[in-house]
Amino acid sequence: MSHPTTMRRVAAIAAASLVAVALSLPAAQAGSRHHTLRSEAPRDLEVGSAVWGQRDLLGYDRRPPTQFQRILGAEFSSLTPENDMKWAEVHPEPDVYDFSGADAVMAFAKANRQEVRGHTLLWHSQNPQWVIDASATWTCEDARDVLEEHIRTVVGRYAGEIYEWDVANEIFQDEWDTGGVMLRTEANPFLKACAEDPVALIGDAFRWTHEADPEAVLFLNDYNAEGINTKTDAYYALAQELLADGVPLSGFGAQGHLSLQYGFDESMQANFERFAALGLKVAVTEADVRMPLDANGEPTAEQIALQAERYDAMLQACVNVAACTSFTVWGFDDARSWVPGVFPEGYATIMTEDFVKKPAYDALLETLTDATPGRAPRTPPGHHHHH
Ligand code: 9MR
Repeated sequence: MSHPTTMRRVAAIAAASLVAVALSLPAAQAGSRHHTLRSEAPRDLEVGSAVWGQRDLLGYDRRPPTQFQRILGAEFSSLTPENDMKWAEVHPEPDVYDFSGADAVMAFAKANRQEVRGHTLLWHSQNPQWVIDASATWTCEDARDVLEEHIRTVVGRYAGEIYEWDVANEIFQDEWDTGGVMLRTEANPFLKACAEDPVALIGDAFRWTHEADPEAVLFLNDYNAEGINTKTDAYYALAQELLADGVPLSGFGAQGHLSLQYGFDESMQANFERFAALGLKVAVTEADVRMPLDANGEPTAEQIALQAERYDAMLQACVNVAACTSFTVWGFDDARSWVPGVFPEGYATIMTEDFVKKPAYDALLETLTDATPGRAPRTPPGHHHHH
């Protein structure tokens, strides 16, 4: 990036995108074009979005940005690779790594002065077939070797460029799963191979990550982990155990996948506060708020308003806790949301598929604007900071 030709090209692209944004804005909105989520955020809070580099960012610096890319760069100060750093994408065969999607996210982030959250290293889902097959006969030592090599390779490649890593993702079952809240020693092939002492493996996953990238803040991350409940009680106990063992655990992330079919747990801020009291950073890592839609696929006015409230409640829980470092939405436009593919629900993000901002977007913008005086002063433009 320090090559002068590259810098000029980046500058030209940035200038071109400003013109394009200005031209594409309706007159009524033109005056507010400088007020984006990232520009209104307090300096010590990153506002992020997930993005799938392989799908939406390949070839970014070889052409003018798409409308999606323009908004991604303008609104967010942090990116999380939605799939690009997961095992199945980045390590498809035992001796094959494919960093094309992850590199595309890193390059886009650099060009747009964004931070990157790494996601994820130890998970029961999206593992490549070779891991699933090999794990049938793994000893714990085998599993440890495979995990260590993977972590050192992936984390090492981006060392110093990633501010937070979701090291362990969804490692606890839910109350409603068979066996109740317990470490996923069945579904997670690594924890299964080391079921005799899964906590030792989890601790070492954090140690290997920390050795490969000593500056990154290292997270436990899960869904249904917003409020104080039996699952987050288990995380709280695990965090204490890991910290007592000297494990370099430094963050707790609540994903924030909500549905309007269920209520909102008002204990989210209190939950963040108890993890912060352990000395951990906290974050909202994958926020979205889905809902069942009518026969035409439309939400009601009431649902639209309630969605804004729920998004805002999650942001408030973060903003009100000084240890909260980042608030990330799991995609910002309905066209790219994972929700309709998995649930009979939709309208989960903060913009429609045509990038029209929803009341949820306005609520977040307002809360960020109001939050600024209570937290540290804003970052001067162009200043790229690390935590
Ligand atoms: O959004 C991701 C989707 O594109 C993938 O197909 C899916 C595969 O499991 O993972 C989605 O992201 C998940 C994230 O990595 C962890 N928390 C739950 C997210 C939604 O499923």
